[in-house]
Amino acid sequence: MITTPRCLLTLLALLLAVPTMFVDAAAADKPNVVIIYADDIGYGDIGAYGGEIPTPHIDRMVKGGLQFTNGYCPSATCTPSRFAMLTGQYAFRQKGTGIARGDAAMIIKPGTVTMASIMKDAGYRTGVVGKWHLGLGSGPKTLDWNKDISPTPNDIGFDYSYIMAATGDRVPCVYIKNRNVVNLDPDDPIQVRYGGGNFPGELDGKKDRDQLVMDWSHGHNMAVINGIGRIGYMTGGKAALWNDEDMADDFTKEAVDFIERNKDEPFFLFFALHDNHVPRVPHKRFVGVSGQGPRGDAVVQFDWCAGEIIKTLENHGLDKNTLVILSSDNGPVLDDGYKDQANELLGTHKPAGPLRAGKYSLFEGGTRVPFITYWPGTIKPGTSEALVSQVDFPASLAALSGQSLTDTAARDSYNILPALLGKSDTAREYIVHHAGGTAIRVGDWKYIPKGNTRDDLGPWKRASFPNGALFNLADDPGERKNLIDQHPDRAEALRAKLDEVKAAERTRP
Ligand code: NG6
Ligand code: CA
Repeated sequence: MITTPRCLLTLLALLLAVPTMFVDAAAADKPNVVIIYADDIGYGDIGAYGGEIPTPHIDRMVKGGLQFTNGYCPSATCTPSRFAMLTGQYAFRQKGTGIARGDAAMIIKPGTVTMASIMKDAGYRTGVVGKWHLGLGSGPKTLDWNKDISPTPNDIGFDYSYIMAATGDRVPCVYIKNRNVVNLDPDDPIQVRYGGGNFPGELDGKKDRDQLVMDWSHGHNMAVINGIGRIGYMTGGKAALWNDEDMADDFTKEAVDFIERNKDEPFFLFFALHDNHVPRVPHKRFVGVSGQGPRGDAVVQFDWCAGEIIKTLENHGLDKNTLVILSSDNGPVLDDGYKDQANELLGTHKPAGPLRAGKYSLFEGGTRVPFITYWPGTIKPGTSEALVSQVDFPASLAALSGQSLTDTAARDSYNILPALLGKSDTAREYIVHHAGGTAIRVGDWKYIPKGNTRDDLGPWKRASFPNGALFNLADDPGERKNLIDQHPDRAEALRAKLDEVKAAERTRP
């Protein structure tokens, strides 16, 4: 066969086109996924949800994405919420999943199916940057922070991790990259303990209270790091200590670097910021911006971080091939242990919006949080009233990446991908609320079993229901009219549903 130059050219063009077509198809099959996760930011804290704090970057995401009005975190505090989101199993199914100490052993055992392992199995590069708070090491002996740490997030599905062990208010106040403390000087080893009193020669939150740059209101009076009292004691590791005011920048830089390093292959990033958890120490460029003191300023800082992620995706032309989900790990709190004027400077802003209570509570304010999905060109902008929960991320991301799960893996997790992408108006039938005890919402009805729960934004007020409570959230979103005496049968049906969901042998139906 004689090949003319023209045919040769066509052949060449085809040969060149094939790999490109292949890459495009693979990219479309495997969109990137970024979860931007806030700490303690409430339903009403974001401008688009009615808040009075400026959040222009998130408001822009809402404008170009899908805003959920019934989006939930699994628990009203951090550790159990993250445990459930990562594993697709409610925290009450496993002992020891309450708020973790800074030296706790890792509560997700290697081998557990997680949102990250699912994405890794699908061929994604997986990373976590930010607040971890799920423990590190295997216990039961205290972790040696000066050696290689194992297990870490790298043993449950993350290729890369750059984290703080627990919270900003818990020692150790250092970052951990993969298996090692960042900037650790071997000549100044770290020691951490949660009992047994302070280390000799270290400042003390109680004895040296007059030297603190931010005073505590309850707890937070053990080690003093950067002039701030913390929970737990530490000594050594001076060169490795974080600067609180740089933390959001440090994590954002790591997140941006992760995206840029992996921009040519499918990636999954869990970007867990610390704002606006206590201690609230935003960078000085955000100080005073909200007019609400450190709490509001930390929300502005979180908004900036979210904006940097969107900007990075846009700069690299990745925005149309990336599903971004933004949410929070639990509801809002004002005084959570430091005198940072969160109550005094609040003004008319309502951190939980129209919802009752916040962090630590079984009321809606505890677990109904900002919840936004954003994927220009794929998600049609709008609002969704579908019941969605972060516990559904593992099954939904399995669906997105074309994988199936066994009935026992991520067993509380439903595939709600159609709702997350705005292709369906409905998702879950029920929501389980968890804050020590449990409550349930089915449709518009909410049932709280007899007992009591946190009823303010801090410090301590509780509401008690000697006979339980039943609310109609459509008529009464603020959970003020207890209808349990009017509708005992309905309450009983919800109680039965809650028991059914909580049954130990339950698998995904
Ligand atoms: C509480 C802390 C609180 C906060 C919370 C965890 C005291 C008195 N209170 O025990 O400040 O750290 O734990 O918050 O120490 S969470 O968002 O990480 O769950
Ligand atoms: Ca939290």
